[in-house]
Amino acid sequence: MADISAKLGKIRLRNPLILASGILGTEASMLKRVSEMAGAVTMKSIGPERREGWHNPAVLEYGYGLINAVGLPSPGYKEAEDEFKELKDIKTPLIASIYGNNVADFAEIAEHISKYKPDIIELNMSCPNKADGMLFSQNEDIASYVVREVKKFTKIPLSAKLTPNCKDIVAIAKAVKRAGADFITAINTVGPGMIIDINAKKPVLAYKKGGLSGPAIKPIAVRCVYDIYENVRIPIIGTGGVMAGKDAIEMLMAGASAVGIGSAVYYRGINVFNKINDEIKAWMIKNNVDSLKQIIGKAH
Ligand code: RRO
Repeated sequence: MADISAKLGKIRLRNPLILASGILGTEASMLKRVSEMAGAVTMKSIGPERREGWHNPAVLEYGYGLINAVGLPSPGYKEAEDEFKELKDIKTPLIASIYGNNVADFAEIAEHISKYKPDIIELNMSCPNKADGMLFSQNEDIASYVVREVKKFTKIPLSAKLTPNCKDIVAIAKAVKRAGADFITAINTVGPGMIIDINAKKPVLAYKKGGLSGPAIKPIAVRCVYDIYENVRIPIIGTGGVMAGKDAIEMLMAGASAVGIGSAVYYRGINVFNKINDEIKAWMIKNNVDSLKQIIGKAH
């Protein structure tokens, strides 16, 4: 029997696949559908105030993955109640993602949304598409300050979502763990990058630059997860370029406790969760593996 149940700390997941933040926008009905297949679902990052995001084109497939500059669209945390209400009765753990323009925003939003009792609050300290450039998770002191402040205002377990675009992701991981993070989500998109349409003679994205995701970034995500697992005792949601069961197994072997699914929804449709779970099970049966515990961290 191939048992694909997973654990994130004390939180039990019926399978290791977690819908990554932002993939299905702020539409709760789509998250609900995914919650019937995935191990857990993550909401689009909720920000301090209403924001429309950047103009279209905001997402483009470029042959090796996606490039996006969606631009943090959000109704603002004070308007998030309806979305939480609609997601109240889902049968899988709910991860609420939040971002702020400053540390006080993170704390205020976390405190406010805690009343909706998400299972985890993911701190998006790593969006590459902010106009002011600096990411909270590019600096150990700032990253740990965010986590420490948020912890004063909520008892809900926290996951720090990190950027690979930093000097030393292990140092950042150590800092957020010391500050009290319960989990790490690694990684957000890589870059920003740029794609130029040579006929139009200009960048294809309206915002010009954007974060890279999909198959091209999987080796970067796997390396980040591997390095964090090797050096920090903290459950990791390994995210980045997982398209198929074999990629998910690779991520688990690198040390992830659960696996984020983002761009794969674009490539393989919303049923990708069932497809990848079936592929994981088939691999386990073929390789005489009974449970995911037997493969997590096995590449070390
Ligand atoms: O909304 C976005 O443009 C966005 C976000 Br918040 C993020 O965290 N990562 C990303 O690639 N895009």
